[in-house]
Amino acid sequence: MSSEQSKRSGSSAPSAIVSVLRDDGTLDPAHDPGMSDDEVKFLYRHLVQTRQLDERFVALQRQGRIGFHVGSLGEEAAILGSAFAMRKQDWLFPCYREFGAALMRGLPLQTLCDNMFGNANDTVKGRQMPCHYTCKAVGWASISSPVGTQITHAVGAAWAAKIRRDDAASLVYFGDGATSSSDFHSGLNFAGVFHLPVVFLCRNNGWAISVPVERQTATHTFAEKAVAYGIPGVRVDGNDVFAVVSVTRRAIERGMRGEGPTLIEAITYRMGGHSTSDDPNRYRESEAVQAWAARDPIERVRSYLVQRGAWSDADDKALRADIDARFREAVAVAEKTPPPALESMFDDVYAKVPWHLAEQRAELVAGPRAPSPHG
Ligand SMILES: Cc1ncc(C[n+]2csc(CCOP(=O)(O)OP(=O)(O)O)c2C)c(N)n1
Ligand SMILES: [Mg+2]
Repeated sequence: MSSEQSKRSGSSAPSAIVSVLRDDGTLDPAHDPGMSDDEVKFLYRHLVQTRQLDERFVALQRQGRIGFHVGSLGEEAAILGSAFAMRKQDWLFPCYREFGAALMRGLPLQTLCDNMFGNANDTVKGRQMPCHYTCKAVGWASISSPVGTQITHAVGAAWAAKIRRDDAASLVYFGDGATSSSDFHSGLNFAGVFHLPVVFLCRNNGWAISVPVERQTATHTFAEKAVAYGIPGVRVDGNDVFAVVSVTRRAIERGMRGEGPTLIEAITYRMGGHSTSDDPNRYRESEAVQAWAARDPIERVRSYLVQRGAWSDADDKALRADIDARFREAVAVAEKTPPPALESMFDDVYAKVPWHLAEQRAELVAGPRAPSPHG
């Protein structure tokens, strides 16, 4: 925890930080979500996969094979723990660091890789940056990069669900920086007034690109902002997957009882750069990063499982080899797939293409062009 973040957890904070996984490897019964070993192993496998793919996507970007990656190094438990608590029928509204949770909900690895290469099979047809996939089949809305905008989308979906009497909640991810957006205020206020089933998951990772949390807000915590909207605000150890599952489950249960939304502040740390376009060494010291490394969210789950005799080094080796093989295969296929057809840029805007666009489309298809690097 950075000095600023630990200061924020002092006596002036409205609530203690919920944690479950103790240093001795046991779980605090007060908040233990009661997960079976199989459930913990399922989560652990996805945590490891997320970390491993993050490293591989960065390598692909450095090799010039993909244009961009925005990762979740260090924040995996906050992201996957909260997604794990959500039900199949719920909708998740991502920020941009949550690909691991999308895969855990069933986004095919191939679909993710197709998006990273922006090829013809990309669900958004190569029109967005890499890391901007979408997957309706697993209740995953499109990545919404303008900071905070996904907050009001999630509230709108929850409002619709309430009007239609659907048994569905929304979970929306956003960072500490997004709490400075007007969408944060609009979303929390509206959801509070209309008692909507929304879980607002603020990943307090210490930074908004190069802007530290102390330049983001004058309040001691992000959770206490909930008070102004008449809803509960909860602080949780974002590097403790059990604690994150526990508080998210309580938030959904409350939402489904018709009692309204919850703001969760998951305290974690962005261990890497903001994205592959960023160099954090330009604006932060390495001491904080080292301190947080000792609380690695994945290592904590691994040692818990090992202590229970439910996991071994051989299991770990096999898991990592399996992830690697599946990833190599998906990348090979994605890289071989051609880019979307040029004329696809005219699709999806009008139900019936207007005459002037039809003309332009025909001209484009007929016109001369430089040979494609893809052959
Ligand atoms: C409206 C808007 N302003 C600026 C940006 C550029 N930008 C992208 S991410 C980011 C920081 C967001 O920080 P935070 O909300 O803490 O999320 P984190 O990246 O830490 O997960 C900024 C300023 C943007 N995408 N949208
Ligand atoms: Mg942040």
